[in-house]
Amino acid sequence: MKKLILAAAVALFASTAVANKMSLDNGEEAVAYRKATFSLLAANFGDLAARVNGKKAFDAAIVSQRVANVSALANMPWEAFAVSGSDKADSEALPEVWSKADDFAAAQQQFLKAVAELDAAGGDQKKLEAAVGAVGKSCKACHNSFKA
Ligand code: ASC
Repeated sequence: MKKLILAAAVALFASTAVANKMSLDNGEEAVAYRKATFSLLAANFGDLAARVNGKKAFDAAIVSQRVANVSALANMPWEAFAVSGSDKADSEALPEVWSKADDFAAAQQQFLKAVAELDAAGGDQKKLEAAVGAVGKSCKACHNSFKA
């Protein structure tokens, strides 16, 4: 009985470890990777937007760090959608990600273009405000078509 419980515990631990792994080696792991990058994007962009839109204090050093983080993260999620099996794993990605791949790629380009504008805004609050608006719009547009 003790051996059985130990074996069950080991199996549970192993399956949890696999489920939480984030590599691009299989569909399940690629989805975990994807979700992690989007979570980090949401945390950084959410804080940035709040500071630029006056809901939190505008702190130039933090804003600059948020922009740098968003810029670095913006390129990361996309390759994970191409991992074989990632279209079958549990996620909010709609089938249109794969069936309308050209539209999905265009939505990514819109987002990356808006993020480049964000990066180019520097410390200019008016430009930051406009760029944050454009990035938020591109997030939303993609979610509307490609996220459940
Ligand atoms: C965010 C966040 C999103 C976008 C989107 C903008 O802060 O997590 O997914 O902005 O809501 O419309």
